[in-house]
Amino acid sequence: MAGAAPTPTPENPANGWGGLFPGSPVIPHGPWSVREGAILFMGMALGRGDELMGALGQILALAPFRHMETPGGRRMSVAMSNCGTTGWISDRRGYRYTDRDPMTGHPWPPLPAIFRELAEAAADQAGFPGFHPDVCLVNGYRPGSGLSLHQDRDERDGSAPIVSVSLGLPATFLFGGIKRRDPVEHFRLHHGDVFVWGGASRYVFHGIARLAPGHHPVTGAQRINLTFRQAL
Ligand code: MD6
Ligand code: FE
Repeated sequence: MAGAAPTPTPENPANGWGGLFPGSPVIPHGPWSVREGAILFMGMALGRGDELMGALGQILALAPFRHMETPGGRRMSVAMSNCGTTGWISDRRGYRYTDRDPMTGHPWPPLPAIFRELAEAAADQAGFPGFHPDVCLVNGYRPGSGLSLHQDRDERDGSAPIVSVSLGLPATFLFGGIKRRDPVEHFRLHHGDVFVWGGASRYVFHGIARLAPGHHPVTGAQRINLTFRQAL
């Protein structure tokens, strides 16, 4: 009477409850190895959402969200800010890390302890011990905004992973290959998910599909993503 086991996916994991009774909810769980070097800890930041949002509020009061310009002169639909000893920026001169916020002339706000603890714990559990981020790039998505396929290659040391924390509205992550034209997988990132990637996945093309409208109790009508990197 037992049928073939369904293939585990983030929406229908092998060890969630969703496989037991048709239509029953899937309980967040983790980790899920998406690909070599890419590990998704579903719901790892759940329960710390309010704390993370509190720390984020203080950061955004000092370094507000802004829409940066691409080197080609286009306004990015994603709003960005940073905290840490350096910050990622884009303007007509290119992509780079700077130790000051060009909008205020001040250093970026420091990385809050709660951010650092979460990022280091996730990297450690993913098999990247000794990860010490010097920057958290904050991305703010409103319905309709997205991030086209790109590689993250402005960091000095490619052996350090990137840790990404999703808050608020869900988004579809586009996960391609090492070449821009490689096939692209899609999967959903939800509030509280922590995604660690490095190693063989460090330089894959990836992006975020345009956000669908919605409302989330923690963030309102937006998705916020924190990406922690060792940039310098
Ligand atoms: C985002 N994330 O999730 C955009 N990059 O809003 C990224 O571009 C990203 O999540 C490198 C590693 C993890 C990421
Ligand atoms: Fe990226």
